[in-house]
Amino acid sequence: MRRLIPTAAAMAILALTPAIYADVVVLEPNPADLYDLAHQKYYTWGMDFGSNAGLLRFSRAVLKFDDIRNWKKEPNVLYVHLLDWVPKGVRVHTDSQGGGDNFAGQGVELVTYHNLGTRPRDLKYVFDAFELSKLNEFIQNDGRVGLGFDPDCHFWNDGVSLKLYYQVIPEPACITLLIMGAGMLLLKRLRNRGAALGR
Ligand SMILES: [Ca+2]
Ligand SMILES: [Ca+2]
Ligand SMILES: [Ca+2]
Repeated sequence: MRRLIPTAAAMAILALTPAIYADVVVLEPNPADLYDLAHQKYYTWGMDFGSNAGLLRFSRAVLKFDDIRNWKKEPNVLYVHLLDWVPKGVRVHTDSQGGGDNFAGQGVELVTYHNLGTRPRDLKYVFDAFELSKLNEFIQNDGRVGLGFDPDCHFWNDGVSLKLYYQVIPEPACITLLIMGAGMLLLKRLRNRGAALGR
Protein backbone atom coordinates (compact mmCIF):
# COMPACT_ATOMS: atom_id res chain seq x y z
CA MET A 1 0.00 0.00 0.00
CA ARG A 2 2.81 2.44 0.86
CA ARG A 3 4.30 2.08 -2.60
CA LEU A 4 1.24 3.91 -3.90
CA ILE A 5 2.06 7.12 -2.03
CA PRO A 6 4.46 8.57 -4.70
CA THR A 7 1.73 7.92 -7.28
CA ALA A 8 -0.68 9.91 -5.13
CA ALA A 9 1.73 12.87 -5.06
CA ALA A 10 2.22 12.71 -8.84
CA MET A 11 -1.55 12.70 -9.37
CA ALA A 12 -1.91 15.68 -7.07
CA ILE A 13 0.67 17.64 -9.09
CA LEU A 14 -1.04 16.69 -12.36
CA ALA A 15 -4.35 17.84 -10.92
CA LEU A 16 -2.76 21.27 -10.35
CA THR A 17 -1.91 21.85 -14.01
CA PRO A 18 -5.25 23.48 -14.93
CA ALA A 19 -4.72 25.97 -12.06
CA ILE A 20 -2.00 27.61 -14.18
CA TYR A 21 -4.15 29.58 -16.58
CA ALA A 22 -2.88 31.35 -19.70
CA ASP A 23 -4.71 34.00 -21.72
CA VAL A 24 -4.36 37.13 -23.85
CA VAL A 25 -5.99 40.48 -23.21
CA VAL A 26 -6.17 43.57 -25.44
CA LEU A 27 -6.46 46.83 -23.51
CA GLU A 28 -7.52 50.13 -25.03
CA PRO A 29 -7.38 53.62 -23.56
CA ASN A 30 -10.47 55.80 -23.55
CA PRO A 31 -10.56 57.56 -25.97
CA ALA A 32 -8.77 54.87 -28.02
CA ASP A 33 -7.01 57.45 -30.23
CA LEU A 34 -5.70 59.44 -27.23
CA TYR A 35 -7.31 62.56 -28.67
CA ASP A 36 -5.26 62.07 -31.87
CA LEU A 37 -2.03 62.70 -29.94
CA ALA A 38 -1.89 66.47 -30.25
CA HIS A 39 1.57 68.06 -30.41
CA GLN A 40 1.07 70.64 -27.66
CA LYS A 41 0.10 67.86 -25.18
CA TYR A 42 1.47 64.77 -23.47
CA TYR A 43 -0.63 61.89 -22.17
CA THR A 44 -0.61 59.18 -19.54
CA TRP A 45 -2.69 56.01 -19.66
CA GLY A 46 -2.94 54.21 -16.32
CA MET A 47 -4.03 50.59 -15.86
CA ASP A 48 -5.05 48.76 -12.68
CA PHE A 49 -4.68 44.96 -12.49
CA GLY A 50 -6.23 44.72 -9.04
CA SER A 51 -5.20 43.01 -5.82
CA ASN A 52 -4.31 39.66 -7.46
CA ALA A 53 -1.73 41.27 -9.78
CA GLY A 54 1.03 39.42 -7.89
CA LEU A 55 -0.19 36.15 -9.45
CA LEU A 56 0.13 37.44 -13.03
CA ARG A 57 3.18 36.71 -15.20
CA PHE A 58 3.38 38.59 -18.51
CA SER A 59 5.28 36.77 -21.25
CA ARG A 60 4.69 39.10 -24.20
CA ALA A 61 3.45 42.65 -24.70
CA VAL A 62 2.68 44.41 -27.98
CA LEU A 63 1.81 48.10 -28.22
CA LYS A 64 -0.06 48.92 -31.42
CA PHE A 65 -0.91 52.20 -33.15
CA ASP A 66 -3.62 51.69 -35.75
CA ASP A 67 -3.31 53.78 -38.94
CA ILE A 68 -1.08 56.39 -37.37
CA ARG A 69 0.13 59.28 -39.54
CA ASN A 70 1.53 62.74 -39.06
CA TRP A 71 -0.99 65.45 -39.88
CA LYS A 72 1.35 67.07 -42.42
CA LYS A 73 4.85 66.74 -43.85
CA GLU A 74 7.25 68.14 -41.26
CA PRO A 75 9.80 66.83 -38.75
CA ASN A 76 8.06 65.01 -35.88
CA VAL A 77 8.79 62.77 -32.92
CA LEU A 78 6.69 60.54 -30.65
CA TYR A 79 8.13 59.39 -27.31
CA VAL A 80 6.64 56.38 -25.48
CA HIS A 81 7.51 55.33 -21.93
CA LEU A 82 6.47 52.53 -19.58
CA LEU A 83 5.70 53.97 -16.14
CA ASP A 84 5.45 52.29 -12.72
CA TRP A 85 2.41 54.23 -11.58
CA VAL A 86 0.14 56.84 -13.15
CA PRO A 87 -3.48 57.76 -12.38
CA LYS A 88 -6.04 55.35 -13.83
CA GLY A 89 -7.39 56.15 -17.28
CA VAL A 90 -6.19 58.79 -19.72
CA ARG A 91 -4.80 62.12 -18.45
CA VAL A 92 -3.84 65.02 -20.69
CA HIS A 93 -1.10 67.56 -19.88
CA THR A 94 0.36 70.50 -21.77
CA ASP A 95 3.98 70.77 -22.95
CA SER A 96 3.39 73.31 -25.75
CA GLN A 97 5.34 70.88 -27.97
CA GLY A 98 8.71 72.02 -26.59
CA GLY A 99 11.15 70.49 -24.15
CA GLY A 100 11.79 67.24 -26.00
CA ASP A 101 10.69 64.11 -24.14
CA ASN A 102 8.52 65.10 -21.19
CA PHE A 103 8.97 61.62 -19.68
CA ALA A 104 12.79 61.69 -19.89
CA GLY A 105 14.24 59.84 -16.89
CA GLN A 106 10.87 58.32 -15.95
CA GLY A 107 10.20 54.58 -16.03
CA VAL A 108 11.49 52.79 -19.11
CA GLU A 109 11.83 54.46 -22.49
CA LEU A 110 10.02 51.96 -24.73
CA VAL A 111 10.31 53.48 -28.18
CA THR A 112 10.75 56.82 -29.95
CA TYR A 113 9.36 57.22 -33.44
CA HIS A 114 10.90 59.88 -35.67
CA ASN A 115 9.42 61.54 -38.72
CA LEU A 116 6.33 59.43 -39.38
CA GLY A 117 4.81 60.09 -42.78
CA THR A 118 1.38 61.39 -43.71
CA ARG A 119 0.22 58.01 -45.06
CA PRO A 120 -1.59 55.90 -42.42
CA ARG A 121 0.36 52.85 -41.22
CA ASP A 122 0.11 50.37 -38.38
CA LEU A 123 2.98 50.43 -35.92
CA LYS A 124 3.58 47.51 -33.56
CA TYR A 125 6.11 47.69 -30.78
CA VAL A 126 7.04 44.38 -29.11
CA PHE A 127 8.52 44.69 -25.60
CA ASP A 128 12.02 43.23 -25.27
CA ALA A 129 13.09 40.98 -22.36
CA PHE A 130 14.17 43.90 -20.14
CA GLU A 131 10.97 45.84 -20.81
CA LEU A 132 8.90 42.72 -20.05
CA SER A 133 10.72 42.26 -16.74
CA LYS A 134 9.99 45.89 -15.83
CA LEU A 135 6.34 45.46 -16.89
CA ASN A 136 6.06 42.47 -14.54
CA GLU A 137 7.82 44.37 -11.73
CA PHE A 138 5.66 47.48 -12.14
CA ILE A 139 2.41 45.48 -12.18
CA GLN A 140 3.33 43.08 -9.38
CA ASN A 141 4.40 45.80 -6.91
CA ASP A 142 0.95 47.41 -6.59
CA GLY A 143 -1.24 46.25 -9.49
CA ARG A 144 -0.71 49.55 -11.30
CA VAL A 145 1.20 50.40 -14.46
CA GLY A 146 1.02 53.07 -17.12
CA LEU A 147 2.18 54.28 -20.49
CA GLY A 148 3.31 57.82 -21.25
CA PHE A 149 3.05 59.35 -24.74
CA ASP A 150 4.61 62.66 -25.72
CA PRO A 151 3.78 63.55 -29.33
CA ASP A 152 5.85 66.49 -30.53
CA CYS A 153 3.74 66.90 -33.58
CA HIS A 154 0.17 65.93 -34.31
CA PHE A 155 -0.37 62.19 -34.85
CA TRP A 156 -3.75 61.26 -36.20
CA ASN A 157 -4.55 57.61 -35.56
CA ASP A 158 -7.40 55.09 -35.39
CA GLY A 159 -6.61 53.70 -31.97
CA VAL A 160 -3.88 52.62 -29.58
CA SER A 161 -3.93 49.20 -27.89
CA LEU A 162 -1.79 47.08 -25.63
CA LYS A 163 -1.94 43.30 -26.14
CA LEU A 164 -0.74 41.30 -23.15
CA TYR A 165 -0.03 37.57 -23.01
CA TYR A 166 -0.07 36.29 -19.44
CA GLN A 167 -0.32 33.35 -17.08
CA VAL A 168 -1.95 33.18 -13.68
CA ILE A 169 0.41 31.38 -11.30
CA PRO A 170 -0.99 30.06 -8.01
CA GLU A 171 0.90 31.11 -4.87
CA PRO A 172 3.37 28.52 -3.45
CA ALA A 173 1.35 28.28 -0.22
CA CYS A 174 -1.73 27.54 -2.29
CA ILE A 175 0.10 24.80 -4.23
CA THR A 176 1.37 23.18 -0.99
CA LEU A 177 -2.15 23.15 0.45
CA LEU A 178 -3.57 21.66 -2.75
CA ILE A 179 -0.90 18.94 -2.86
CA MET A 180 -1.44 18.11 0.82
CA GLY A 181 -5.21 18.08 0.32
CA ALA A 182 -5.06 15.86 -2.77
CA GLY A 183 -2.55 13.51 -1.10
CA MET A 184 -4.67 13.16 2.03
CA LEU A 185 -7.82 12.54 -0.01
CA LEU A 186 -6.10 9.77 -1.96
CA LEU A 187 -4.65 8.17 1.18
CA LYS A 188 -8.10 8.21 2.76
CA ARG A 189 -9.59 6.52 -0.31
CA LEU A 190 -6.86 3.86 -0.29
CA ARG A 191 -7.42 3.24 3.42
CA ASN A 192 -11.19 2.93 2.87
CA ARG A 193 -10.61 0.49 0.02
CA GLY A 194 -8.24 -1.50 2.26
CA ALA A 195 -10.91 -1.59 5.01
CA ALA A 196 -13.57 -2.69 2.53
CA LEU A 197 -11.32 -5.55 1.39
CA GLY A 198 -10.77 -6.46 5.06
CA ARG A 199 -7.00 -5.76 4.99
CA1 LIG B 1 3.97 67.14 -26.88
CA1 LIG C 1 7.53 67.32 -25.61
CA1 LIG D 1 3.28 49.76 -10.16
